[in-house]
Amino acid sequence: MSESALTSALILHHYGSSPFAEKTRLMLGFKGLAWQSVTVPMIQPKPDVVALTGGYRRTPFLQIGADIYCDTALIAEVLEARQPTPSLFPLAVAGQARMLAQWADTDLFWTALPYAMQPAGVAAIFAGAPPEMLAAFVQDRRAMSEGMPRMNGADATAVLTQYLSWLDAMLADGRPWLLGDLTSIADLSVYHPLWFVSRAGPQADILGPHDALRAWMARVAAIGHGERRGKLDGAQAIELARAATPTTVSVQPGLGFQAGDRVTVTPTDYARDAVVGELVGLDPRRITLLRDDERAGRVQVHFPRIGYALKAEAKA
Ligand SMILES: N[C@@H](CCC(=O)N[C@@H](CS)C(=O)NCC(=O)O)C(=O)O
Repeated sequence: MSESALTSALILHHYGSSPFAEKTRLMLGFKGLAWQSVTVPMIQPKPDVVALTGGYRRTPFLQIGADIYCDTALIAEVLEARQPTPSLFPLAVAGQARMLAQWADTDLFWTALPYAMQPAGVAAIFAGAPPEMLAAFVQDRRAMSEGMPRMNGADATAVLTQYLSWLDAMLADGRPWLLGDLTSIADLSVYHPLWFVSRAGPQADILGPHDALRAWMARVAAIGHGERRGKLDGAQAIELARAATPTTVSVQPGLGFQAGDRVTVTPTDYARDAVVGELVGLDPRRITLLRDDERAGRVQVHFPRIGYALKAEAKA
């Protein structure tokens, strides 16, 4: 690949078992896009990730040259702009699709996760892994979600049972996709937590009674992952960022911040690691920070506005 092709290539930083990464791989597949793959660690420390993101540790994120896009809600917008058809937000159902996707990425995900991570599910998901790895994973996730209310297994089972019947009911009229004849972001967002459940050994039995839902899941899976062109390691991705120039963005007036302000951006729900930088882009949908990184050079980190707190950096 030429130098310029590489700096505009889509590079997905992810790992195989991440549900949000599966959502993103399916978005790439839905749009028929080619992409490069960087496998990131499942737990901290993540030095190569942090060199690019400035501290955001969640999975996945998308890199295009020196631009880093955090959160799958923003990645969906970026891919939509890059390849408008087929659309993840078909006009007739765009509002419903966004709302259903947001519910799935939060409530449904945080129900499916504790449901799947009951002992039988953990045994299946971590089959063959050394016990130290499981212990390190549990400790990492506990620290990451500190202060966040977490459902116990019995509650998660009860809630997921209802959520699955609601979703199955949406498909009862024989429609192929959750919102009708057209695939949308709602399908991919609802799919990924259920995909995680489907991989959790006997815990997957909860999907059994829902024929329409299982047939829909098979349709979503058939979308595939697009063209995975090759693998890079973290150091190569960092080099590519260093060689590229960030895109031009701007700060919309009237939103309480000025271009050049030193700010922090922090997820409001979990993994609340602050990213510090100079505000260079802001509108009601997106926040962009510029950072100078020792290894990655001048990089721009983008976040969706929903789900992220923007604050002036506290003076020392
Ligand atoms: N709102 C985020 C959530 C991403 C998320 O929670 N990803 C999980 C993996 S599926 C994660 O980051 N786990 C911790 C880690 O990978 O370090 C998004 O849509 O991208």
